[in-house]
Amino acid sequence: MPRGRFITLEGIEGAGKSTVIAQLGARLAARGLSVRTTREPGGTPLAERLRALVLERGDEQLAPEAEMLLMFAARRVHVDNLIRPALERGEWVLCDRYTDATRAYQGGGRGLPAALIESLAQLTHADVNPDVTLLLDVPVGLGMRRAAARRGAPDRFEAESTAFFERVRARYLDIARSEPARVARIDASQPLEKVVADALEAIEAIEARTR
Ligand code: T5A
Repeated sequence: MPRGRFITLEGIEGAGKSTVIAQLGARLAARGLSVRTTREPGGTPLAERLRALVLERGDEQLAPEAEMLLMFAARRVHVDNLIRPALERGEWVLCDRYTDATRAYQGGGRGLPAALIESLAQLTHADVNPDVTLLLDVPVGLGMRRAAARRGAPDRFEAESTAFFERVRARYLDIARSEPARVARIDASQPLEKVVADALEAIEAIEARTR
């Protein structure tokens, strides 16, 4: 059986990842593909519990290093229990965030060294890396307005400053520039239909190059 495809969606809060992933999932399933949508941190019962721990705003300090380790712990659970088995069954896995989020948030946003993140990525999921990554790119102001319009109380990340999200966005754009064969930047300030169409086109273009 052919191995499935691993497609990740990335971007700052309010970029539209959850909205776009639902539409992409439906369009790809309509083509007869077996599609699994999931998210990080989270995606399995245990990883969702780790998600709740890392996103909640408590009184205790959570150092950037601890935050990063929780992200990788949740990721390893997700890879072992959901992502790798689904790929081995030939499914297409669409994942809302993956290790590029750690590069952008804990690396760009919190300032942790890139080399440290790469060594943990190797340790955690050396054999499970995205075939295609869609970077849904929006200006920080637009992303924050969209996220604020649809949420309740902000989580630990949503409470961060504009400067933090500017650093996160800049790191995402660096990743897209340095890995054009894997990462496609999509202008996510466009109407939703156009964003979804561009995302499908980017998947097809990368598929055609790697076929
Ligand atoms: N994190 C995660 C790390 O720090 N390190 C890591 O390694 C990982 C994996 C997760 C948090 O964890 C951090 C990053 C995050 O802060 P989350 O809830 O999964 O949190 O992620 P968020 O980005 O916060 O999710 P959001 O829901 O805010 O953003 P989305 O999914 O990008 O946006 P979405 O689809 O909910 O859309 C927001 C609103 O905009 C509208 C939608 O209808 C919705 O109302 N919208 C559009 N409106 C107009 N035009 C369009 N094109 C639109 N697209 C969406």
